[in-house]
Amino acid sequence: MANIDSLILKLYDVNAVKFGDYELKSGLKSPIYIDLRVFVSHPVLMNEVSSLMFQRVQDEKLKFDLVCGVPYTALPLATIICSRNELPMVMKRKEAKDYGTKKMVEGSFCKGDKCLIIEDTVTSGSSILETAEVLRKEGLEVTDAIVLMDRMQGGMEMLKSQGIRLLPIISMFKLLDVLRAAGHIDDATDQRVREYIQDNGTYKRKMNIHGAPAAKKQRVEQEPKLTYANRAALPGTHPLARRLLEIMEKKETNLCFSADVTLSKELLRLAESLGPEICILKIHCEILEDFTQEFSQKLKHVAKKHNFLIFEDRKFSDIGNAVKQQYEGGFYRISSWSNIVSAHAVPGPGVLEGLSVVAKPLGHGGLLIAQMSSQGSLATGEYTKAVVKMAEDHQDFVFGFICSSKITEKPEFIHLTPNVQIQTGGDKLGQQYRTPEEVINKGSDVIIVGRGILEASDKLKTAELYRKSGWEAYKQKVGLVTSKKSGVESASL
Ligand code: S5P
Repeated sequence: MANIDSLILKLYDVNAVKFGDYELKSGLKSPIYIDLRVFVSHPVLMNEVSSLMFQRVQDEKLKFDLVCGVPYTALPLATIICSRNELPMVMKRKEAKDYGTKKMVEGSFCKGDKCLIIEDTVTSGSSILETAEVLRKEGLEVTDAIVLMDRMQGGMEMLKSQGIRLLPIISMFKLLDVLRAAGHIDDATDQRVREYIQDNGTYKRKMNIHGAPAAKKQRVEQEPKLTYANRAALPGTHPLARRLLEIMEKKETNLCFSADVTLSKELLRLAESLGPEICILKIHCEILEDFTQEFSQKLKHVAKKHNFLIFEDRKFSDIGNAVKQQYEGGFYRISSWSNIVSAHAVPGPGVLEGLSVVAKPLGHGGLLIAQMSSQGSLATGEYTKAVVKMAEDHQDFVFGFICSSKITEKPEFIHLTPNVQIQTGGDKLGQQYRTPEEVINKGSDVIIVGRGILEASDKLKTAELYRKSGWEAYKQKVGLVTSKKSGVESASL
């Protein structure tokens, strides 16, 4: 069925299906991770899945009085199916209330009513069975369960032995067929997952995805962390953020070099020599004594050659009409050469509206200053929260933040953190430094380093050191660890 194929591709696009070397909560190793919890953020997908599930109900001519979704992921799916088709639903609690009625099943029903179960993914079948047992205890009859994805690891057989017929929409083999045909997985990955299924899920090999011994053992207690590449592929990611994430992934760098120098020649020389190490070059054009448009065009050329973005850290902070003119006109004509600009949220959304009029047609984007590294900064607490909200409301322009730590869970936003030096401490003007590891571990994505590099005698070597330490910290954070023995990477999430 063509719509199942397209659904599988969409699931892949929203990162609901990932390939790597995972250790599941059960302790089982798995070369595939399916996480359909992301559904709730994709209403069109939710509708599509609900329609396919209901179609299956009709095709099978199922007879039932009530519907129950297995908590939590299938709850919204069951709700949509019931709401659209005017079917009564019941809800199974995760835990009994410790006050009042202590009911485990909410809703109106009569003993002997037949209840259809809805589930998102089935591995062993234990979640469906647990729900069925609670419903049965209340006197309901359970004989059928519709599931979106059957991992084909014995769930169907187990449920059958308990009197429940499992009706899957997508099987693991179908998923592999479609993803391989679309070029999303190679033959080796396809083969590995098939072997895993045929082994009935007892994936005993202590090997990572490349066949090398797994370097580090970590348990999946929660959803695996997204890589830069995963985040680049999210539908809500701003096109400029996507470009930045792709550059980071390709050049293996999360280093933004802050080149606060006074002469354009020196800046160009630094851009040329450090270009291969960085994903962003951040400047303050007003610091330059000899800024010319010729210089800015040369800088653009170097940025293209070494594949990095230019960030004019202008920190716009005026009314919309003023910032629009400051951005596109005047002496600097910032919008003609800078991919990224920064802004303060103090003036309110008007500042973003003014900047975005100029930025949008040029494919530029902006960062909001959400926190500052200087001692006594007022950008904290409720202010920072309001900045995040403002960014969420202007995602066509804002793609990230200048901040000291992670301030939003939304993976489409990029966190950039200044005040980074390998040696901690501060300067005499209130700057407070932290190491690349600390910053990345606090949830940031990009380290901004200025004097840590500028004041070094060998700037290129030092930039390389920052790049490597930022990149290693990122790899550790997302679970992409380097095996010392083989030098290859494994996603041991
Ligand atoms: O809070 C901030 C925000 C920024 S953008 N603290 C900062 O230091 N910055 C910028 O990062 C600052 O404008 C400067 O260009 C750079 C820090 O340079 P460093 O020499 O202290 O690393």
